[in-house]
Amino acid sequence: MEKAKYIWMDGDFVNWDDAKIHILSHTLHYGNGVFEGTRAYKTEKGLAIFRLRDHTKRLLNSAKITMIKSPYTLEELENAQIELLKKNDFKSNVYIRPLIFLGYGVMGLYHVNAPVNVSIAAWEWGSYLGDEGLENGIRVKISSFARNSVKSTMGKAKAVANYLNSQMAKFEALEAGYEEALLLDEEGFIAEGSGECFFIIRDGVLISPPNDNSLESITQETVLRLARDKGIPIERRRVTRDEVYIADEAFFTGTAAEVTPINEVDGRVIGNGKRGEITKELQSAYFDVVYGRNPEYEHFLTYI
Ligand code: PPE
Repeated sequence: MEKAKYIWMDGDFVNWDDAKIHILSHTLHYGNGVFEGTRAYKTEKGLAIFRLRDHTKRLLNSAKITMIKSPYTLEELENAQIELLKKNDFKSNVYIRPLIFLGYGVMGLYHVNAPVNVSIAAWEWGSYLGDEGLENGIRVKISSFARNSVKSTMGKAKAVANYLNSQMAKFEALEAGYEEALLLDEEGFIAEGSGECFFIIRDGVLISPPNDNSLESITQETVLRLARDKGIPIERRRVTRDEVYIADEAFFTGTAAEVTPINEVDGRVIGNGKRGEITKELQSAYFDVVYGRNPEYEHFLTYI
């Protein structure tokens, strides 16, 4: 990870190397914290944060779900992110990581009396699954881990604790020589990637599972809008693993992953084993939006 100059912590800009917390911070022990991942792109008119409002709203919704009271409002959190990017003077694309967590002072599971801390870090981060992956696609393995059950975890929250499951799935996939994991839900239908939502294309129809068992992905929602604009037919319905194997195209969406084509799943080549045509079209439309080249979606950009 590229170091930056400052990290925002509870209202102050702290030097990167000094951005530390106490070892008895509640979140570190019991896993109740919420975070966001937001990207800012170097556009022709300078650095611009993509869908800042939507990401910050989701952060506060995540906190609401896990019963953490944010000491900052939506506007305060938005401004902090903008100020942080201004102060850090970034030269290339940036990833922003706000985190609302429970700090030091209370031990034991009952978390309500623990102090709430907020940090926002930002650093220069390139492609998540590799430049090669963006261009030619990645190899994916269906995980032996089921995606967190909605009976016991709350997947609409981008909650720290939910990511143990993702981490184990990711590790398993990489250990087996693949680049990303695809998780099924408890009934065996496709849920999502370890940190991405999932799409297939069959006979010109774009298909993505409903968000019952996935994060409400902002990138997924953006891609669905772009597909609608292009008149591509869309279905939101459950998908089984065998349907994935015979899809014409497949791809992941996420803030970090952007639009990453999938060229193989469990040893089955998807389509022609390269980035599919519709995938390519949607990927380039997505990059046009985030880089400010599509005037219709200028309102998604917050220029720094
Ligand atoms: N599902 C999960 C489980 C998930 O973590 C993400 C984002 C998504 C779907 C896509 O959501 P969105 O970013 O709103 O399109 N994953 C973040 C974490 C990446 C990381 O390794 O850290 C991200 O993409 O920022």
